[in-house]
Amino acid sequence: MATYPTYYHMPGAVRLVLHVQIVAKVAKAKIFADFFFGQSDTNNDGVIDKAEALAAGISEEQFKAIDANGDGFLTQEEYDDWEEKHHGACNHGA
Ligand SMILES: [Ca+2]
Ligand SMILES: [Ca+2]
Repeated sequence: MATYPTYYHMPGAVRLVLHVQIVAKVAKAKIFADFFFGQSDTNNDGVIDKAEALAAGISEEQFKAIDANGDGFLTQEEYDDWEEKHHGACNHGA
């Protein structure tokens, strides 16, 4: 079998640290997405319109990419989906 130490062969403390790091990474991405969305929705109507997106530093191309249903508004759901895909794509090279 494997000659290198696998995850399950690591000391408990090391596994705990890895586990905490993985959980923190996922939680951080989600918190950031929620925070960013809330900050960008400056008129608090629950969606980000194009003016709000541009003010938040989202480019026109990004806005189109995030607006999955093309109605001209970004919902939290659309933003989360995009954030997830975006990070997924980035992680392939990491
Ligand atoms: Ca808004
Ligand atoms: Ca939309």
